[in-house]
Amino acid sequence: MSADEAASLVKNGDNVGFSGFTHAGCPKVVPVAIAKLAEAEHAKGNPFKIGMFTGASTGDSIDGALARAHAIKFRTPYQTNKDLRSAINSGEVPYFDMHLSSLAQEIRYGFLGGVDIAIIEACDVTEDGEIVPTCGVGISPTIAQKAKIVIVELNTWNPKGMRGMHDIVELASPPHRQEIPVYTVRDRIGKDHLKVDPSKIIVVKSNTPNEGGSFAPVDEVTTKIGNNVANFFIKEMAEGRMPKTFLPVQSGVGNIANAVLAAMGESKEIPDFEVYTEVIQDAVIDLMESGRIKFASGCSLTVSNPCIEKVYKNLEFFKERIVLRPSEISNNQEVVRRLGVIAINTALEADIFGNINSTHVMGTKMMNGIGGSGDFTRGSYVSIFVTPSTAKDGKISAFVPSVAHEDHSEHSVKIIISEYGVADLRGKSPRQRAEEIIEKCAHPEYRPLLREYLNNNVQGQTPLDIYNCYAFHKAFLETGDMRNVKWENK
Ligand code: 0RQ
Repeated sequence: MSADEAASLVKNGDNVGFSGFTHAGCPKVVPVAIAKLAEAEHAKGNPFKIGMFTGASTGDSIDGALARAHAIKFRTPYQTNKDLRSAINSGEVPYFDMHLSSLAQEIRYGFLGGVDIAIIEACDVTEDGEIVPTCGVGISPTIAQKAKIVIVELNTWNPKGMRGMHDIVELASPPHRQEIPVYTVRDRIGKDHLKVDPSKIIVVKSNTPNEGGSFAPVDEVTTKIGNNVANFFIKEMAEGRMPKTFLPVQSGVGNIANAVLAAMGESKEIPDFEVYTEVIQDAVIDLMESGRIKFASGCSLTVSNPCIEKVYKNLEFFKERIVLRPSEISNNQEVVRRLGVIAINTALEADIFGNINSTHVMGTKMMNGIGGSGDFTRGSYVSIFVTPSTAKDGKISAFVPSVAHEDHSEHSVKIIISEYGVADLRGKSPRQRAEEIIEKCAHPEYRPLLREYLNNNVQGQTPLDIYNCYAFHKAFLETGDMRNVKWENK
């Protein structure tokens, strides 16, 4: 079928599941055709909106096109698109921000409504219903089973030879679920394809490049953060708290995460290592080529186009070193805890007691979502949050008296690292954590202000001053700079 013909199968109110994870592995032509259809219906005065399930964020052809067409009934579980973000924050699009590992099972449990149509990008599809995904898996096995119609976008920009890179499996629902037999990063437990009743499949051909952007070059601050992370690991190994053979690493998405991996790769004292993560970024591919990363298990190849072209040119080399799994396996806490994964994620802000806000700017505006950070943080061997000490030219401190929204609590956060140093929160009380975070991580300009805040007469386990805990945020909202903080009753 053509993309327009396939799009016409989607009806107003349908719930649509999309393949992929981040821009990687997402369909690109049918969603744009759905957006066009929505615009045509709206022009005729007819309603047209769909519910959207995805693996994580998507490319602009999904979230951007459908947001601009005002065609979204609801959206879950994660997004990074600026047009969609605006539609969410204006109240137009209801957004349900959830842990990525949970989505497939919550669809199966029936918590979120049915899936009418699945749209899956593939590099190959066979007569008997075998579908080979491209760069990302996400929730594809579940939406393919649940949907009444499966539209396969057969994208010949991706080589058929990708078959063998994926490990596709769907978990059974309780009370029939058993252990997940992933005992090492390299273990494969499923098939190299999705299998769907062929009578449900419709094929749309395309030849469309990936929609991946490139990373910002590593700068002074991100380099310092990366070096602090690497030095922390070296100390942990030297003092016997981490095996000298090292442990598998998960690192979040974005510029800082990419810079952290690059710094780890350069450190001579960190042994060659493996990655058990969700997004495999450019730095992983570079370190694989140099031999520093021996194997990577993930949910997607979220790399720039020059990087994916490099992978495709040397596919056999990378197929021996990469496995792409569904998000309910790549992000599964059972496996993360068993393997002893080191979780490194980025915070928007942290409070001095160790709570983390990864999602809400000033407590109200959605940035992206919790993504997989919670999946990994809670189950990890050691959970690390990294952040530059300030944002917006120093007008915002990443270290505040109280986070304005809480994604990861003090109970799950073990280490916080900024360009200034490493705050080790393990075994420390809230007052001790506050001292540690202010001295080791906060920007020197903000340290006296944070000490002023702590210098209160509040008794109890946690010296939270409810009159002043949002004074930094209030100063930013009123004057555009947290340094203009004014305390109440001080
Ligand atoms: O703004 O883009 O206008 O310059 O936030 O910040 O420092 O470039 O960091 O790109 O790594 O993103 C938490 C959003 C960090 C991301 C977050 C502003 C800052 C800048 C981006 P500009 P940086 P990153 C794996 C795990 C949750 C999901 C997750 C994220 C922009 O890492 O979404 O961990 N994490 N998933 O200026 C206001 C603050 C700010 C701030 C930074 N306190 N207040 N703005 N910024 N701090 C991936 C998946 O799950 C798929």
